[in-house]
Amino acid sequence: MDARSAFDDAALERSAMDVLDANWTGSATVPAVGRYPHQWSWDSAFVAIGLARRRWSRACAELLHLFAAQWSTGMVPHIVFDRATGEAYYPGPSLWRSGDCSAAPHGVLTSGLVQPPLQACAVWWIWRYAADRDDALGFVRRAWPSLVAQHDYLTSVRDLGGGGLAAIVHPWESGLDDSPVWDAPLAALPVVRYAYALDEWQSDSHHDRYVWLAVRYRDSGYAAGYLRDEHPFAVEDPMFNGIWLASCMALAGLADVIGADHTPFHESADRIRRALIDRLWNGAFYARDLRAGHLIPIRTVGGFGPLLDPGMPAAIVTVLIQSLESRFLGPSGYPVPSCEVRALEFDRSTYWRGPSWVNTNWLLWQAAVLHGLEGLESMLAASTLRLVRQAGFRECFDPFDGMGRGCRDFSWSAALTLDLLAR
Ligand code: 2M8
Repeated sequence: MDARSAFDDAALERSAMDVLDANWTGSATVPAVGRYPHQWSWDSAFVAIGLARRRWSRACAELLHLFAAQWSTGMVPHIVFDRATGEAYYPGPSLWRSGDCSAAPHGVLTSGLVQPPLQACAVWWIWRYAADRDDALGFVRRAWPSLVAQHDYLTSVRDLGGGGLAAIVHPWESGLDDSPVWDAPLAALPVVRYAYALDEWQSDSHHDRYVWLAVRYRDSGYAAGYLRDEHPFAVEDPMFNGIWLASCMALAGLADVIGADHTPFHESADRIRRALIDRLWNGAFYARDLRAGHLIPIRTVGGFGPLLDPGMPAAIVTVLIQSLESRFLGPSGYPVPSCEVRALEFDRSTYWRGPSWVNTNWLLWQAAVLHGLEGLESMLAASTLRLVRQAGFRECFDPFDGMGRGCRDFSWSAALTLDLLAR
């Protein structure tokens, strides 16, 4: 590394830390001040990963704050509301009404949905980069019951298809909210009357249906039986399940750390891998619409989630990498967009329908490390860092010219930059 880039790296690192400090409320990190004024579940996992080497105690506090909002069912909610900002974000606590549900914790207001279960991986990061092994062991022991309960919830309540995968019951649960993959299952819902607060860059009529789905689930009392028998949106998503599999592997490693039995977590990972291949593989990984009973034939970045599995057969890894290179990466030198560039639904400027995101590129970078794909690894790291150097820690980026889109000073873009810089 030459003197100039070392200087640039130090400046980039400082500005990433500044963003994370500004977005820290004293108990958790908001994704972006203003637009996202609460704690989001997978955002916090990415933040903890980024902080693990630099603000170790704060990384622990971030996750413990999330786990304090876990429901007695084991469900880790996708939003933990900050009472100070309350209804500033829509839909806020008054839509979810978690306080009316006996499974929700007292004194904390949350949503009733989940997000990709990345937290065990984040705890593994915190263990791995701790300076003090006793403190690290204490933290892992403290986080362990929450992680196991989260895992048990997904296994027992969310295997709606009965094939070993967890189903998402709302597009927000994917983290890839308006991905074109959800268009068909959303279009199959009845016409709805709820209005959603739109803005100029997130203008999609599906938002009314998002709210309708959330209200239906809430009105069932967030009941498992309702999800199984009546809820009209149920999809097995390869990114969600790939992250779950990675977290099962992390849980197996953490079990060894605290002297627990790792066998059940390896068994879970094996079961998820088999189910991914049996249920979602057809030359690429596609989401399965459980209500319609078929795969949704759209290739998005979500289809690469199973690459997070170190045990994915080499033949499948090869096909996935060929698809990544031929359908997602172009000559622009920017990293992987959220949707296949040639797809009819691709839209370079709309949220999860085309733009490149730091978090999904970081996940793919992890996958490249896992599978020893050195060329891909260095390309993803360099092109993702190029985005934030050019446009700042934006929420997402135009995949052709790197222009920033969405919020500025976005937490996971800053946090994962720290992790990319450290390696
Ligand atoms: C976006 O999702 C929220 C709903 O959960 C929204 O659209 O308002 C997504 O990008 C999601 O992945 C992310 O966790 C959240 C907060 O950054 O924003």
